[in-house]
Amino acid sequence: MDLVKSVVYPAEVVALFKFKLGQCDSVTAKSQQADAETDLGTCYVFLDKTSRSFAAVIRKLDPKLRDAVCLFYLVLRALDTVEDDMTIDKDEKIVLLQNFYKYLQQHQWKYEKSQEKDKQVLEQFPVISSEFRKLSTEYQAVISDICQKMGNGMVKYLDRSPDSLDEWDEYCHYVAGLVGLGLSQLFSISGLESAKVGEDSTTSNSMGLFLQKTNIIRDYLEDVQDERHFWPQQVWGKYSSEMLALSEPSRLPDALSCLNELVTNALHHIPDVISYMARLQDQTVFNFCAIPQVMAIATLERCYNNPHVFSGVVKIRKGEAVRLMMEATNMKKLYAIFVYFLHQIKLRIPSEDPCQARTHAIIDKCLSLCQTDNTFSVTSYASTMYASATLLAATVCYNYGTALVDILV
Ligand code: IN0
Repeated sequence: MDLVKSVVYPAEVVALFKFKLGQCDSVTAKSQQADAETDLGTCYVFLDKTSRSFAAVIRKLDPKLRDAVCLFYLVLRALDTVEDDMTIDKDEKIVLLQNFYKYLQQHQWKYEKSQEKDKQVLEQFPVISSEFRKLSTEYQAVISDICQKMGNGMVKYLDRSPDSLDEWDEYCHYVAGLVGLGLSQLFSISGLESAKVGEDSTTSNSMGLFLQKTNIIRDYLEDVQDERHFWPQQVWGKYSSEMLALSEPSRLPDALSCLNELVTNALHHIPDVISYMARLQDQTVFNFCAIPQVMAIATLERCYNNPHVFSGVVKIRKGEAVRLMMEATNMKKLYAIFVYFLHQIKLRIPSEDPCQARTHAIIDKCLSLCQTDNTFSVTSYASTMYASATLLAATVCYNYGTALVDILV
């Protein structure tokens, strides 16, 4: 099915074949360590179950960092599962969120009443916490500190939505910006990245905000259907008296203006994302950080001025995701990807959009940052893959002959 959706995009077909044939080993790793014979092995099994393709990217991290990031990811998933579980009584949830960081040091602590899809990480928390306590004390301190701050932040927004844009940034800081701060500190402690990476909280916060705002924008329908909303009232209030009304077909023009304003807001994090990425030195850290960012810009481009945000799920194709994952391996290619998607948005800015001047301005600013040392990037992501696609496809066909039939089904 993934292949069918990508059939008119030759570069994606090639990317999907390479992925299936395990030829994208430099950015993803297939199930090593995913044996449940040790507690650490079990943690990697949990990781596979919770984060799908991203688990493979974590496994590719340098061994100095891999386990710390795997455990950070699982601990955060456990915290997030508590926050999301609407069946947990409010007072109990407050206690759980505020004390969560302490549970990391309690050998027996687990939570067995969750109804969420990732409840396993809470039910089997002792497996995760025992591995956490084997990390160096410096790694433990970073993860514990982030959990404490995030738990308190989640309590602040437990029964309310972010209203102003400042609150939107604050909420996203708690649930994603702090992840950026924690990861950056882990990178610096590992010695793989400079001390500056862990010290610059502004750019690491922006890395998280860009991802989280993209998720919030994309998940409009799912969230309103669950009677939650994370779009800031300061913006939607300009276009509608109720958040849910934006999904009524008659309100589509206002809904799109609102959507476009939020996408424009999210694009403002790109300059920091670029500064952060340009500072990274280790290849495995670079890939790990770049992949979610390129998925985010591709998702924002797909969402921009797109009525489907209000009627269904807007997603990038699997072929597109695999291709981006394989491409985002150095700064020049990262610039090319950003330039490509920013141009795509720019081409679709409606002339009557209330926010169009701001959208043009931030896109032009980002484009000039990307093009400073990369003059030919505009065409590279769009065309080089197409040029190589035929050659690569021919090689795959030649090498694998009838095996292609197996791959296709
Ligand atoms: C993440 C981030 C993440 C990775 C690398 C660098 C980061 C820097 C700052 C902030 C976050 C960073 O990436 C993951 C990506 C992910 O999980 N993708 C999912 C896709 C999906 O739909 O769920 C996948 O299965 O592939 C991410 O989204 N978050 C995350 C959580 C923990 C860690 Cl350690 C790293 C979640 C969030 C809320 C955006 C921070």
